[in-house]
Amino acid sequence: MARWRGWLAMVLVVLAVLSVLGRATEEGTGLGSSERPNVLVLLVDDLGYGDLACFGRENVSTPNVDSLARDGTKFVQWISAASVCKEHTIGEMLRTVDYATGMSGKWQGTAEEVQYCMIMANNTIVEQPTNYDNLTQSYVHVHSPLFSSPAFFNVSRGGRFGDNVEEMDHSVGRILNTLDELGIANDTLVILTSDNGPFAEEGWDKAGRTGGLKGSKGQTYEGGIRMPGLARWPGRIPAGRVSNAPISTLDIMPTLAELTGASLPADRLIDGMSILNELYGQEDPAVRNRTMWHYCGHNVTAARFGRYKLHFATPVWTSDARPSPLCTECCPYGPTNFNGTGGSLCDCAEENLLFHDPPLVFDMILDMEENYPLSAANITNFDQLVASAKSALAAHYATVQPFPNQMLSLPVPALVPCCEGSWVNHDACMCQRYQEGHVYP
Ligand SMILES: *[C@@H]1O[C@H](CO)[C@@H](O)[C@H](O)[C@H]1NC(C)=O
Ligand SMILES: *[C@@H]1O[C@H](CO)[C@@H](O)[C@H](O)[C@H]1NC(C)=O
Ligand SMILES: *[C@@H]1O[C@H](CO)[C@@H](O)[C@H](O)[C@H]1NC(C)=O
Ligand SMILES: *[C@@H]1O[C@H](CO)[C@@H](O)[C@H](O)[C@H]1NC(C)=O
Ligand SMILES: *[C@@H]1O[C@H](CO)[C@@H](O)[C@H](O)[C@H]1NC(C)=O
Ligand SMILES: *[C@@H]1O[C@H](CO)[C@@H](O)[C@H](O)[C@H]1NC(C)=O
Ligand SMILES: *[C@@H]1O[C@H](CO)[C@@H](O)[C@H](O)[C@H]1NC(C)=O
Ligand SMILES: *[C@@H]1O[C@H](CO)[C@@H](O)[C@H](O)[C@H]1NC(C)=O
Ligand SMILES: CC(=O)N[C@H]1CO[C@H](CO)[C@@H](O)[C@@H]1O
Repeated sequence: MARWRGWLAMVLVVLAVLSVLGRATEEGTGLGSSERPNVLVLLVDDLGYGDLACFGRENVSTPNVDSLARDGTKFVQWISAASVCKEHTIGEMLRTVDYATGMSGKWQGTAEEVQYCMIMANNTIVEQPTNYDNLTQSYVHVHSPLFSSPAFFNVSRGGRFGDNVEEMDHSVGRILNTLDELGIANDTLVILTSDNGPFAEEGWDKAGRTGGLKGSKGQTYEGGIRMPGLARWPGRIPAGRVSNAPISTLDIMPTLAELTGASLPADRLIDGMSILNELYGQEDPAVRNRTMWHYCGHNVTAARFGRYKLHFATPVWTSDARPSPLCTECCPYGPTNFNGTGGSLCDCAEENLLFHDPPLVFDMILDMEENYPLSAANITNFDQLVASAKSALAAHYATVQPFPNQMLSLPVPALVPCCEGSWVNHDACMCQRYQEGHVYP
């Protein structure tokens, strides 16, 4: 009757692995037959759509992550919840159905206070602030600042960023091996995705690739929001399948709710939908014809409407104005940290957006690169499509409550995890207590 369930999450600027581990060992359910699997969600920060070998990157070697595509299903239209990462409450939900949940990984706020960066093992802060020099391959990271442990320095044909991706892949391999060693691989749903597209403003040598998709992090073009998506559950999720169903990272929570019998939080609207049918290899018309709202700050700047995508506003790219064109299809006009060598995210201020009415409309099946806008000359129901999208958007906005943007004032001291309780002073948030072999908490 013992249940062991863990929640492992690496949520951070450098890497993020968000995981929920649960192991059903009830009478009558042997390994491989349990209805309620362990769940491991690996969220890799700033990994682009084109950064994994199984998604077409030729100069980076990712055999471990690729094994998830071979042994599970590859989702080629996995859309992140936002073009800049946000947090999750999946752990809280699963605790209500007897899952032990936990988070491991890096947590990183802004660079203002070093204490905002820390390393966690099983929900315990083991190092705060993060010491980047001895960060090892146990952590999955591809986000800048780029650093590799010595074993992964200059190993990749894909440059410094490739080194980081290969180190991340190695970490994923260790995690998958551990599932094998524990004999729970067949009893574990593993999902791997990214939080947003590459941070192109830092220059392409430091950033990932979008695999030809337009735009990058901070934008609602596909390069900012379309992620590699992989899901493995041997015997349940078809192996080697490629799915082009539009999936959202917001679907993870409703899907796990359906899978585990947990109730979704009732105090808020849930934007995602269960994709269990699609995971099991069955086409779900509701998923295929869905509507998704792509936000930039407070505003929906684009929407997925079945096979079509509509852009109500697109960023004004000013790359050409840069002294050195480190980035293209990105926004080096940043208010704070553009000093001629770096850049900042495209922002959503009205003066930096170009508004479109009628919206720019693309067919995401024929034109995922968003190069050929459609008009009434191309599709007969163009006006009707735009009208229904606009009225759906108005209906959606009517359900959205104004909420202070926590990201703008991050980190809120009261929300910063500290080694000793919560933020009182800096000393409470400084520790070096990781011991090799020690079991946390
Ligand atoms: C990182 O290095 C510091 C200083 O050398 C050391 O005290 C600490 O234990 C190391 N942390 C890890 C996780 O190895
Ligand atoms: C990286 O590896 C290449 C090829 O092995 C070598 O030529 C180059 O000097 C190395 N660079 C550094 C900075 O070590
Ligand atoms: C590796 O491949 C990417 C994507 O094709 C390409 O943009 C890049 O120039 C290649 N080389 C390095 C060193 O990243
Ligand atoms: C795991 O599942 C796969 C696919 O159903 C099956 O081939 C394999 O034998 C299973 N392994 C174990 C240890 O049950
Ligand atoms: C898809 O959804 C739209 C509205 O969101 C609806 O008008 C259309 O009939 C649906 N198509 C199918 C095939 O279900
Ligand atoms: C610009 O910023 C980068 C990154 O913070 C820094 O490495 C570089 O030294 C700065 N350059 C100048 C000219 O200030
Ligand atoms: C849409 O129609 C216009 C006018 O006929 C044509 O120039 C354009 O190539 C068409 N676009 C697509 C994506 O078919
Ligand atoms: C996390 O908890 C699990 C289960 O108790 C344990 O097996 C594992 O060693 C722990 N990991 C760390 C890094 O403490
Ligand atoms: C064009 C548009 O919808 N702009 C809105 C974006 O969001 C801000 C803040 O909610 C509104 O004030 C703008 O009107």
